Amino acid sequence: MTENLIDKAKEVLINNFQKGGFTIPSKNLYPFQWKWDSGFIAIGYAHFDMGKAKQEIKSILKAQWKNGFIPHIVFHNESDSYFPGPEVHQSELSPFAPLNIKTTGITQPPVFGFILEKLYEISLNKNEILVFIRSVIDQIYKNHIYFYENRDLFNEGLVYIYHNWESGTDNSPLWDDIWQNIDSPDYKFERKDTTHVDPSQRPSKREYDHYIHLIEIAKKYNYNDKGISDNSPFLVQDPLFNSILLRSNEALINLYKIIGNEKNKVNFLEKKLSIGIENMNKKLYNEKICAYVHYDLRNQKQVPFISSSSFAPLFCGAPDLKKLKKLISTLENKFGGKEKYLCASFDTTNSRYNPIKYWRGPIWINLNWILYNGFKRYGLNKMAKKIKNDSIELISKHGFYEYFDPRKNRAGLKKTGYGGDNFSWTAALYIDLMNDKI
Ligand code: 2M8
Repeated sequence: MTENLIDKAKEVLINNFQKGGFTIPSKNLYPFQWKWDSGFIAIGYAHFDMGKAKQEIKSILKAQWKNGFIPHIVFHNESDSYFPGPEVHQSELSPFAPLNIKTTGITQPPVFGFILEKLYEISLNKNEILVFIRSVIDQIYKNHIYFYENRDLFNEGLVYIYHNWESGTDNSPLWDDIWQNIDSPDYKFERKDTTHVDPSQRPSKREYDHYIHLIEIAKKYNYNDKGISDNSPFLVQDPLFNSILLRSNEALINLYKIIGNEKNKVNFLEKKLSIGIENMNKKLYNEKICAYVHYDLRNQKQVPFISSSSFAPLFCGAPDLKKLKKLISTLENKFGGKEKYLCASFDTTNSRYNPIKYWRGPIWINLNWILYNGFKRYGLNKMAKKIKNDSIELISKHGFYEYFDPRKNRAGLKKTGYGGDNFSWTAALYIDLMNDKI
């Protein structure tokens, strides 16, 4: 049964692999290469086809901009099943964008540092994988330099995102108050996502207006970071994005030490890692609600809501033992209990929680994977195991869906996997979880 599902997971990845040498997240719904998806996908491949894992990373890096920026979608191919496509994003407006390949001008969580380290761990041939790591690691380092030079406005070791799509947690209720203060036009456009997936499981038209509006603002400044940070109404420091950056810093440090003779790079990354952790604890922790939260830089205030991103700092080792205890009880009170699988994407006790709507409540396997590894890092194997087992149970019961209903008892409702089916990162991370021993 298990073997069978691992084979099925491999099949999902193989079927989503494209002739151009990259893997799409899901047929029709997401027909291009996405940044953080490709990282998680590479982990899955690494367990049975290291060549494909490397290819996935090489492929996304082909689209890296001259300033080190890595875009969130790479349009290697053409497709009319997705909106907004390259004609909306117009990456060619930026002098840094590659000439031969179309991309977006927004990014996604910087996963590749820890992905490279993960490939190193999985590989049975360390010398061979090091040859690959050596060939790409400076590109990842350059991407981190890009973030610190352009997106860390106050030298805090914390970077901002200027679009909700950069967070990866697209329509989270976290952004609701920000949208309230933005007067986006009522655009005319043809959504494609709602033709592939039930609209009740996707963002609203009004939300899409805001998404497009933020892109239009960035385009007005030709995707210049200074123009954007001076003018975008959405400027947020995200604990998930920053934990991933810090964890990737740590991974790059480890890998550079293995490679040797890279003192300057190691020093730089170590400095950023330590100041980033310090400020994550100072600025992104909310004592009252006992969790890490987002910080709205534009309006200079914390966004006082709890989401699965609130626990991502475990992944980079940010919380001390006192905070750790509080985080665990927050998780248990707001997300736990016999009736629910872990871990909903938004505080299940909040009125904004919606268990079927995309990032407003459903469980996402990539976030579960990050939390699983976070708890493991602290030796909290019981909690890690619970997250792992819940993920496996959901996938075994429902299939390789994009997201899952956190409620255990859905009388009369059998199918509680939502969004895209045969979803690549669900399959890839399932393979990794099954191979991971605790
Ligand atoms: C979702 O986001 C895209 C935009 O980037 C969309 O809804 O069109 C998110 O879940 C994001 O995190 C993910 O990377 C992407 C592809 O799976 O889909």
